[in-house]
Amino acid sequence: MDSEPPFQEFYNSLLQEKEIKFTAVDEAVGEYKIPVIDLNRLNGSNEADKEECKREIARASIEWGFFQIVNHGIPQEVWQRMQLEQVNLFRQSFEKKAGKGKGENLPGLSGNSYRWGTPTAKCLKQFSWSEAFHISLTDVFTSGQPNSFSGGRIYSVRCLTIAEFAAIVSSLAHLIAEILAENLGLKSLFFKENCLPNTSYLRMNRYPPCPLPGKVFGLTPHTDTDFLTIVYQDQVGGLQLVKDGRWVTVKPNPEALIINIGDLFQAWSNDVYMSVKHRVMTNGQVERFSVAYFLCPSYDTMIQSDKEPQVYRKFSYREYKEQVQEDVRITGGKHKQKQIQDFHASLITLELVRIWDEIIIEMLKRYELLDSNENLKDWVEQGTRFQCLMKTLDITNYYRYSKDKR
Ligand SMILES: O=C(O)CCC(=O)C(=O)O
Repeated sequence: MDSEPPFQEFYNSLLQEKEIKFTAVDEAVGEYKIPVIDLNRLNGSNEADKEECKREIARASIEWGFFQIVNHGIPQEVWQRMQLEQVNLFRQSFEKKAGKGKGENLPGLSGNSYRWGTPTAKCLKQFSWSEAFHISLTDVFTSGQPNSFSGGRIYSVRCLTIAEFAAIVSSLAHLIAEILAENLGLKSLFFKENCLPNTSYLRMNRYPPCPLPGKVFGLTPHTDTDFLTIVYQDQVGGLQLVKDGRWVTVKPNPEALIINIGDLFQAWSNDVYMSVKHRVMTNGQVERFSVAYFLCPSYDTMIQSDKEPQVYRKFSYREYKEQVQEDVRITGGKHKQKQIQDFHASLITLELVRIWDEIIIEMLKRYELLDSNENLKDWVEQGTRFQCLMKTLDITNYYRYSKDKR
């Protein structure tokens, strides 16, 4: 079929690699029913039920980083239209999807919205046997043709469906984010102010049947670079997540949406909520579809917990995103969890530097070489802190030596 990406031809040398060596830890231990939470209780008049529902959401975010919601309010009919549009999009010719501009010739999509395989993969373990459309909601809203009669715009059915779907999922994402914030004692407008319709995005995934099922990932293990993600997976299955150090398979539930906590919520909550690694396994016989909505802030949003002591230093979403991209570029893999730990590490580094500076200042003061802390800044600017310490030791040794001589 000419819509099928040429995985085998293009990634031949990568796929020649023997299979990924799964250790016992990599193997999934079984199919798990992750917590299922009925959102209907939020609409009822029973306050105790409402509070219990909120507690379940918070508990699942702490213990699993993942949960499912039922009675989420997305009309079946909207789902069906969305799924139809998704299938139609992927059935376009590969040429149209991946040609010059990568998807820009498909209404509502901008250039580079289409990905297939993993161009940055350096080994089979970093390779994803899947194709995806990364859909910016700004593109969807601005793609219509101007209508000279009404002064508005005419949108394609695809754009209207995606926009309608995105609006419903977005309000669901905000509702859950606010419940989680409230559980932290924060009744904040943070999400309303920073996560706008055009800063979040949708991803449509398709996992074609794979001739090496179980030996190649459909989507490599990763955590999400957002606040939270809402995923709909079809009945094929293949989504797995880490629970208590082992990979477990999420049993598909046609009634449910999957929610998972992203890296930003982990940092913002000071490690109360967990951004958990997940992956998708390939299937030898059937194709699989999923849709994910990522709740993201604008690039300048600063992420900082108000709990003390803070596990992570304050950082901007832009800074974090760039670090993730750099990591993918250099290592071929996405190590979101590592990124977040790096922020932790730099907090420790900052503390070490502060202690280091105090030691140098004390030494210099003791030998009457420094009378104000200001001078130290000039010293540090002249070289690294290590050189600075060596210089200090040299001088103090010399000083002590010459004093002893006197
Ligand atoms: O396909 C799925 O079930 C998960 C998708 C996912 O993790 C992603 O798009 O980041």
